[in-house]
Order: sequence, then C-alpha cells, then structure tokens
Amino acid sequence: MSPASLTSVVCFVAMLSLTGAKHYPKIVNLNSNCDDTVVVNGDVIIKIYSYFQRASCKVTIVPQNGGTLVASFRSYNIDSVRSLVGIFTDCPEYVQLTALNKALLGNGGYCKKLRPTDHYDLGKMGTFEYSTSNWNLYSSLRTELLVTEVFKKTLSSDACPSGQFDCERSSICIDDSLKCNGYDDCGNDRDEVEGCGLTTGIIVGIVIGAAAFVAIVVIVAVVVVKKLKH
Ligand SMILES: [Ca+2]
Repeated sequence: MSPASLTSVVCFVAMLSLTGAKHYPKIVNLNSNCDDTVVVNGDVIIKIYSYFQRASCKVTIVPQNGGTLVASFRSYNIDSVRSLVGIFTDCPEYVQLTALNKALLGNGGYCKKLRPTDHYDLGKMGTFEYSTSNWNLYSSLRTELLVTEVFKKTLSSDACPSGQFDCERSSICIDDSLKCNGYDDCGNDRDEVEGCGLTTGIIVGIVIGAAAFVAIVVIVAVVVVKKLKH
C-alpha cells in the first residue's frame, strides 16, 4: 500500500470512529428490475429512466427490519413531446403507487407534469408501477423515488429506541445511520438539519486525520533518507 492510500485509510477510519457510520441509499434502476421485489434496508432510491414506447414495469417494495415504508418523489418528469403531437386526450404515460391495494396516486395513475409532493405511507408493502405511451416514439418518463423504512412509536410522546432517530413527524423513528446522508428520510428534513454541520466529532476527526498524515509523511521521509544513505 502506498503512503498516500495508507493515509487516506487512516483518515477515513479516524473520521468514522468519531462520527458513526452513515448509510447511503442503494439505487435501484427499474428498467433492469421489472417484476422484482425490492427489500428496503434503511432507504433506497428507485429510478425510472424510460425512453421507449410501450414500456411498463411494476416492482414490489417491502421493508427488511420489521418497520413500515414511506415513499416520496424526488423528481418527476413526463416528456413534453406528447403535447406537441397533440393527438392524445388521455394519459399515455403514468406512474402509480399503491399500498395494500389502495391507489395512492389516483385510479389510472398520475400523469400530471407536477411532482407529487406528499409522503406516501406504504405500510408493510407497496407496489410501484409505470407505463409509457404506445404511440409516441419519444415517450419518456424520468422519475426518482426515495423509499425509507420507518418505525412507528406507540405514542408520539414515547422516545425512539436506542439506535434510532426521532423524526418528530407522524410518530416515526428512522435508523440513526440515515441521519445526515443527504436524503430527507423523515419527510420534514429533520434528519438532514439537526447536527449535520461541522460537529465537534467531525472537527476532532479532521485534526486526528491531519496529525496521522503528518506522522506518515515524516516516517516515509525518514525511510527514504535512510535508503538513500545506504
Ligand atoms: Ca437522511
């Protein structure tokens, strides 16, 4: 291992030990996971980037650790080409999100241009389905969904169990590792605001990392000088 990569590892371990491990969402591309079941451990990003005629796909989403699921749309885009063609009066492209057979985006799916802004409670199982136009050669649907496993408290006044973070919304807790990962898992941004700046732990981690870097540079320099002398 080179001195530079060794330094990187030392810095990373020093930071990790002081700030706690973070979880970043696994990215699931629906075009290659049609009819699959997606198991959510922490959170996942579900992406649709479909540029084809007559494309459709459905996935089932389930929690891994006994919680329930909450979904929100990070982005939502239906191509404007269909309005140029001007012959469609219905909804050639749509997205539908359902939980326990209850449609969350309306019967027949959602096909407006605006991003749905709610946080959808999927319970123990959700399905996510999309369909693109049979007619429009350039049909495209670009959508990104964040799905998080949450844990409901019995009473809103209860504390979250150890290892979980209180979202202070709808009595839900999320895993501590989802804090400050850059994704709004709580649905009110609380997990991305509170304590996500330069905390004391991070500053100490940086100082230790820098000290380790200096020490390694000195050791390498000493070794190199000794070798040159021989
Ligand atoms: Ca988060």
